[in-house]
Amino acid sequence: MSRVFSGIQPTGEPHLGNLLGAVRWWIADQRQGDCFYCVVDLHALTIPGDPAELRNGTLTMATLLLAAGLDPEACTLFVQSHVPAHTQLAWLLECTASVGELRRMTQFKDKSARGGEEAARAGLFTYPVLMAADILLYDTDRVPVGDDQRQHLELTRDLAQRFNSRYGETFVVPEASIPPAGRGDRIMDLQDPDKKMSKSSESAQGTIGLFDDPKTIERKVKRAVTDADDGPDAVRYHPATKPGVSNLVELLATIQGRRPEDVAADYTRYGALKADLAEAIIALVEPIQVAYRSLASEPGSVDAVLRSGAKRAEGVARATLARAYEAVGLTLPT
Ligand code: AQP
Repeated sequence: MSRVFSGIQPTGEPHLGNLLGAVRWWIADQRQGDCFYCVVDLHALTIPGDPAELRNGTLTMATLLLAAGLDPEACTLFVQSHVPAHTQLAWLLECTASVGELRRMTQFKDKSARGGEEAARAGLFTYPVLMAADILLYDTDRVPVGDDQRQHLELTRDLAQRFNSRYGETFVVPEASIPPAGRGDRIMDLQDPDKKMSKSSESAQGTIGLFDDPKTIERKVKRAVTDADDGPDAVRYHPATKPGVSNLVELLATIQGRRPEDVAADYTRYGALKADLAEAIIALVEPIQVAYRSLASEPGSVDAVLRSGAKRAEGVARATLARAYEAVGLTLPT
């Protein structure tokens, strides 16, 4: 059975990009592989945030993942900070990575640009290394993620290979498992289709949250940026020249499991496409919201899932950490 690992940050409200780019693949994989899914709360500390929001957000995210369809009998769901081996291995990998390669990470450039690089937290700079530790601890073969994580996955592979060649075979070198282009690999912001839909986005109108009610979804889809051309053949799938409408087509195609070109062929004007898309999104998120409300009424049961997940994760992670400690010449206390 192949080993699968992936994570999601408990920052802000989870959105359609998270569901279509990552979480629905996690659900599809959970009975095919030995899957570890993690709420990566330590990553949330790389940007300013409120402690109470982080605490609530972690439980909310775990509850939502269960509501969306993760089955704790089929996969291991846990919280990153509950398994100390993540930060322990991160240090070994920080001593494997170079400053130059971390400087090339585009997410650091983008996020640090907002408040200036001087003021950016050092953790924002090194967080791709913590992400590498998350993955490598579980002898991971495959990492289902959206396209925005491609560069971090390359770094993870480079670090694993460098460590192995420096200290002897220690880590499995993982493969990224990214949805095919146009099938949810990179869902764009509805107000700014040149940017990916993101929890930390400044425009709430551009992001469809998984907790949005039907009216809000209808409004956001209706106001989504398309372009001035609304002639009889305005609906075309061409991301380079028509990014706004292509994003809407891609969303509908991904939800319906069809090719974006085939979906575009069904429509002429934007109005009908937007109406069908809003309906499809509502039908997708409503059952998740119902399941969420029922699970959230018993937070103790989600805590129990996370406790048992952390126990299982800890066992696997400690064995890998021990191998890595030994390889570099450290000793673990007995
Ligand atoms: N727009 C997206 N399209 C497809 N997949 C996406 N993912 C995120 N956005 C999209 C995938 O979701 C998983 C969890 O990622 P995350 O927790 O980093 O989510 P985020 O929305 O990207 O959150 P943030 O806090 O705004 O972080 P930034 O902007 O720094 O990424 C991942 O598999 C991701 O690929």
